[in-house]
Amino acid sequence: MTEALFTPFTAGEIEMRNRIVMAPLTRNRADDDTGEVGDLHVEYYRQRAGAGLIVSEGTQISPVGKGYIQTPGIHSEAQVAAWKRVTDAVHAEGGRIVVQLWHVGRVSHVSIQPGGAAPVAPSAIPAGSKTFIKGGFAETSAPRALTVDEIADIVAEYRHAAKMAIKAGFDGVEVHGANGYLVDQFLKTGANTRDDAYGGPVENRARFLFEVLEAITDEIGGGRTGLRISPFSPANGISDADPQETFEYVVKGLNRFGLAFLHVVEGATGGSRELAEGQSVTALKDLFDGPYMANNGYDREMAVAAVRDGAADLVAFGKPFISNPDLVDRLSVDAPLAAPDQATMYGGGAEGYTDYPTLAGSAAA
Ligand code: 8OZ
Repeated sequence: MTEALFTPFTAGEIEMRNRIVMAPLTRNRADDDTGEVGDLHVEYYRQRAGAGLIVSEGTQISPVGKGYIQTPGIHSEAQVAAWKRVTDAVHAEGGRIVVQLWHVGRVSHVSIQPGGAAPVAPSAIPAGSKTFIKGGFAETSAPRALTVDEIADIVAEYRHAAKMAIKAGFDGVEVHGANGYLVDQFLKTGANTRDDAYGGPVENRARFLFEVLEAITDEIGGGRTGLRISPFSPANGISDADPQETFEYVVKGLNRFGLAFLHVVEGATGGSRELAEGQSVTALKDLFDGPYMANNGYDREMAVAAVRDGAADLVAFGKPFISNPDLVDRLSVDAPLAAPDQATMYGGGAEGYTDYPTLAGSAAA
């Protein structure tokens, strides 16, 4: 019997050969000066093209949107040309790939910002979290609050990045609205104390996200646009007074964009799936009209059940894809999975990146 997890699915305009998604994974191997990906990335993503869909690592829409060393961009022509080699390689293997459009907001450091400036955010409230800079981990720098004109400029940068994504051969984009970065900072009360049209009630806190989605979907179409959110995650020092209320409003508002998918980090990012009293991802899923992509700590059994029972259309796996390039093949035969090496996760070269063997490769070795 073929489990539904292994059957094709079409999300918006993106046709996938199975329901297994490679989640976005920051690996810090891009050229730090140019934000270009290289030969290693071509090989890494090619190896993982068996996924129904790959969501690329977080990729900056602008130099100010960068928060960590050696993360890639999708705003310059050179970055587009570099990514085109990746998308061509994935497509040659029959895979699909979208780029995750990322602006870190306050989760950055003066040493990474153009001209050594302060990072930008909805409000001048430090994240109180860590980033990695040249030389290692560092406390994030205190941000300054964006002006309304600057917010409009960032919306235009998202539009530009989406256009560049299509030029680079991506099948679409995923807006990174999760994990305490800029979109999440606007949405959540712990990072947004603005008293203008972008802060205060949820109608205002959601304005930035909706403007971003309006611009991107106008540029490339809703069927090529996905969104990732992490309503209940405390990642990167973020918090909200009433996440259930906030995200019920957000998800209802998404329906007008005809998105390809909504990708939800269920629980604390990379951590517990437990939710507090009154919190429910099912309630959010039920409010969304389009395909639902579930993520966070899924194993084979959970993923098979989620798709079979209609709790998810797609399931995204993160860490298992680091150490199992042939994850779909392994899941399909219920083969054991290799564990990832924490020491080579962020930064470095081929080791711990493109040298994890396939099941066939490890049997031969
Ligand atoms: C791990 C390290 C650095 C960044 C996220 C983009 O949490 C990230 C990230 C993860 O979404």
